[in-house]
Amino acid sequence: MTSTPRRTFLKQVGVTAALPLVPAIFTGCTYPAARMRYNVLSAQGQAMTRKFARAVEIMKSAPAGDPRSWIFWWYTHAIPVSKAAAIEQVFGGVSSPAEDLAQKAWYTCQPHQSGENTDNFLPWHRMFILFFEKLIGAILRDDSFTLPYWNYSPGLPSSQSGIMPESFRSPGDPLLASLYCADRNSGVNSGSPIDAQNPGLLSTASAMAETTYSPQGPDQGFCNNLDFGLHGSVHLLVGTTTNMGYIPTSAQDPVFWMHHCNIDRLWASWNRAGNPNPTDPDFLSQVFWFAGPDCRAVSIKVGDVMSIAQLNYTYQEFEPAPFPLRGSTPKPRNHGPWASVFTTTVASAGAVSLGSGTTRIQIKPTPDIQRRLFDLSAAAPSVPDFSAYYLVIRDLRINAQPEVIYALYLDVSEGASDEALQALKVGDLNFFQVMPGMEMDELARFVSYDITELVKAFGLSASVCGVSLTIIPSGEPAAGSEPVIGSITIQKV
Ligand SMILES: [Cu+2]
Repeated sequence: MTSTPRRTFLKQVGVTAALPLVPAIFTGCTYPAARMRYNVLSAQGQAMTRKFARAVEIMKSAPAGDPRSWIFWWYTHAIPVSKAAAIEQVFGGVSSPAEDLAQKAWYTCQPHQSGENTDNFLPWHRMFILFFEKLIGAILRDDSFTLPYWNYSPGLPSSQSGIMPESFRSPGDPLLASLYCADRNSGVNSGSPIDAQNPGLLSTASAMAETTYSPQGPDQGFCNNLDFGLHGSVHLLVGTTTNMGYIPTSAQDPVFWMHHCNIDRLWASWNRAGNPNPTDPDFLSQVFWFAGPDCRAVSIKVGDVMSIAQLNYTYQEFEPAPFPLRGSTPKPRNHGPWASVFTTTVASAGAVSLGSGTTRIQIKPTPDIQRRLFDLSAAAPSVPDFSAYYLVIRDLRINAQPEVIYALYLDVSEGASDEALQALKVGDLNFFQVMPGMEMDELARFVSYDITELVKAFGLSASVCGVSLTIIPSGEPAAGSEPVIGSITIQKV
């Protein structure tokens, strides 16, 4: 492998015709040492943030049709109007290389549209921030630039955990003003923790405990867990529905990039803990288009971004692998047996509309299961149960984003103490990925929670008697949002 000195890259950006389709800088043989992405709060991260602020200012001053503009990159993620309308608005029906690039690249964020492969969430966003980082390096003529990440999770000093970094809420600072966005939830810009109403919500534990990337049986897998869980929650907690809390507008807030850099860091951490990525050739051969640092269209394959070593960058810190949960059955590490394992729906509930207060529903055992399990327990009452149990939620629908996060509890009695509630908590549910009026009913698009420990520790015998599910919103859901959970089941493997 040949190595290209840094200065040569700068020249190549100037001499655009010489650039290959996928710049050599992404192939991992350009630099002798991996490039480091820093925590936004570290000294190096703060230096990068100041560079970032300067680049954002330059990008925001460029016209929307320029592939180096802020709007061009925001629209590459998603657009608040239709793609055709946005292209007409920006390019006025006149074709040009930039217009052609917009046709290829705009609104390609995965997997926000119905029918898309949910496994694309992590690789698409890795590509997106990688090309964005390269563009900033080119704009600043500073190839040492790397995107800083915002680590919001517990384990940090309380003065940092869940708090929007100060550089992103300093409108009076001439150097950092470009990173400020007034349109965030109340309290966020004054430094209140974004999870003040939802303690525990920013934990990475449930995602890091996954051992398969893709959904396997009733387990949603790492990619969906992170996408539908922590990732969506941070979007909603920063807010609002005209900014970070709504997919089409989310990439206009500069902090979007530091959030997604952290999501990418968590993926790299999960791999580092020994968990493998998919190897399916159809998945790996998918191609996406972006604006290259020279404003020309670049395409890149999913298979080219499966590891950060391959892309020659690294992170200042990685998330540690969690200890196995108390009493939990270790999950299988490979895809085979888990995929072919026999899954039984032991209990289910029909569609549930969530009102403005607490919703309590009964998940009933399926008649067949009730009879079979009754026979089984009568015949051998002391047979130990080695099964794993999952609460599986599908077909979420909304009229508008409810802007709250729902906490789910199993089998709590009315008026239960906070302590009792915490012991019976299943997890949290947000509707960030759900678009109004869209049917999101693909098989692989679901949220699930491993409730094995709860079922066994509390003797819930979900399979025989059914169990209640209590759903409590973190605040007042937005009027007219009318969130619905299409299906709730308990599945046993
Ligand atoms: Cu996002």
